[in-house]
Amino acid sequence: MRIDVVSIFPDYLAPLELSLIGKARQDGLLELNVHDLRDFTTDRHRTVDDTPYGGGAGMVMKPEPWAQSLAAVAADRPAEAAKPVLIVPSPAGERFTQATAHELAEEDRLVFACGRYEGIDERVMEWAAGHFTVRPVSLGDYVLNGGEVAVLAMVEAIGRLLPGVVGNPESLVEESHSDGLLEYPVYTKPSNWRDREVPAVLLSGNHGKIAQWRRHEQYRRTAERRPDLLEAFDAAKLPRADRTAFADLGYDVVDGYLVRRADAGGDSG
Ligand code: J9T
Repeated sequence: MRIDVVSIFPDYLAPLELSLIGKARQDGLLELNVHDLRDFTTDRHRTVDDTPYGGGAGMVMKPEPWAQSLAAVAADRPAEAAKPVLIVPSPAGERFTQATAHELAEEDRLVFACGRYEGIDERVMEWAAGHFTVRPVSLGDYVLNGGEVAVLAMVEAIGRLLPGVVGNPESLVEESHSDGLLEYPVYTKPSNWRDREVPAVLLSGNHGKIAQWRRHEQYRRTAERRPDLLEAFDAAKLPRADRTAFADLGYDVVDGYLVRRADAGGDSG
């Protein structure tokens, strides 16, 4: 896969030279080019922003440097190649999830456009649709100062799904089998640490019991921290012990879905 990032702070992307993603680049599994938006300006001050039409606080990124930089990146490909995907990190985008990461990991080329200030002139997105598949993408419901940190997160989430990047592909398989639930808690040696014991079942050697305990911990955590995830959970084929675990958490199975019992307590524990 090839990734291009356009930013006014190319140094912000330096961490992508480290760890798993840095190794993937060294191994030739991932080509990553970072471009400085200011290299595509033509005025003496290398201006990238201006005041917003209609008034209001802050500055807006000028369209022309974006068109110049993105056209240069888009043109750098074989004539027969498909349009690259242009990802524009923004709190106003569609939500980036593990499913998005899997989708984007299938692409040959991704381009990330890091906005700063109040955003990029909207006409850039219209113009770019002629050269790219444009996807405004949000990491969640909060605001950052620029798209760079969001790109770091997305490139890591996508990059680790590329063949050969994660040393033990079983880690990926286990994640994808988690049914949209939160992960179970994990422990390592020593078994007693500062008077705290590792749950005894994990030392029992009973692999059936361990698997069931872990699953039930996933249910408990998800009910407590992310009850929204349980709305989509397929409960149709749950074994009796798992239904009981959910009943203890205040959930019944109705038509194959989990439904919070009306008389369940104020929290999910
Ligand atoms: C400037 O970009 C952002 O503020 C941003 C990008 C992606 N996701 C967010 N939640 C915010």
